[in-house]
Amino acid sequence: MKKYYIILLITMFSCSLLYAQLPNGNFNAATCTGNGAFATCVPNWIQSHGSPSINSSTNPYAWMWSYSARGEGILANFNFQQGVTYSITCRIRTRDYNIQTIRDNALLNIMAANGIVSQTSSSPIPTPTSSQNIISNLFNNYTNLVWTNITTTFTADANYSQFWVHPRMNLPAQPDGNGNTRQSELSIDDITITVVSPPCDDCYSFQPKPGQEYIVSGWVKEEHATQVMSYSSSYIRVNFYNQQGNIIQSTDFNPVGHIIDSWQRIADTFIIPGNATDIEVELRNDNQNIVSYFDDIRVHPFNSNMKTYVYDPQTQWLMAEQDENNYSTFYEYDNQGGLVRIKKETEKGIYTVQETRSSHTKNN
Ligand SMILES: [Ca+2]
Ligand SMILES: [Ca+2]
Repeated sequence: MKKYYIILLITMFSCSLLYAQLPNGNFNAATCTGNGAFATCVPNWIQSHGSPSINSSTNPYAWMWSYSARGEGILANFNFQQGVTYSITCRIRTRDYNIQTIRDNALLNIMAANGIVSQTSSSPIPTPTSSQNIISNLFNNYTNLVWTNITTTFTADANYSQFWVHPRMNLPAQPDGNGNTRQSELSIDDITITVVSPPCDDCYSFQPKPGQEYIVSGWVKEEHATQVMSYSSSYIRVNFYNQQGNIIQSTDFNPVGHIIDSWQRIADTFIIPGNATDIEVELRNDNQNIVSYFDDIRVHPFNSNMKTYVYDPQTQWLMAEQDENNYSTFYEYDNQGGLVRIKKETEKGIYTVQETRSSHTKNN
């Protein structure tokens, strides 16, 4: 409500609006195969250590090895949010060469992590600054050289930005009885990560969708020494980010129309780009020499109506409501709480639409 509330200058709020997906979890977007493929040609993925392979005849998958606490691992960008529960599916294939000491010592590790610095050296296996196990199972849980489907749920105990898969065997390569020594080996494919439950019941009740149209609106006021016809320094900027955290589209929404009681309206539409995962709304003032104010910022689907209400925090009286075009109706009261005046804001100005006189009889 413009009359009572002032939101000042340049503020910024950002919300994670769309459920994150793991791009290229099936590795089919890889543009090369073989040893070291993750260094160059697997979108959204890189090696955490060593030179993991993309193996493929027709369906690409990732392949890694480990022994002596060395080996290979793969790393993807993924934003795990604290308190959110995820369902993770994949298919894995272990190779233990039918050697029980490998089965009893090699681990399949799938983790959420922060701070892993990618290296092409196979040694040592890197240590994240923080991490949480999603799966940490001995190879003994799986059958040698058989693809196994895995489904698990995982609740993040902190925010993590990395998804990490690697085998780990701290023992050296093990004799197979035929004069060879053998490492532990891991293949993985078809990784999906989906949100099972957000951290609160209503925190994701507003879930903008890529490809859909939305209305952004708000009101701007600038303090000028002399009267102006339009405000030119203050505007709303909407930024769209992709999974990698890069801005893929940025749109400015300027105030237009009459200045009403020193406020000018912003009202426009935008379509969320198909590959957007986050939206950021900035309230901007590009002129350091003037003060500007923002109020009644709203974002809602184009195919919807929105009404918002302003209540006095002390008396709980309804002070104003904003209609589907973000124009206000103001309610004014006497000291007893009797409604005395209703004023309506239109594109031409503010009009009194109802005036009431009431009297209170005193009983002596
Ligand atoms: Ca695949
Ligand atoms: Ca390799």
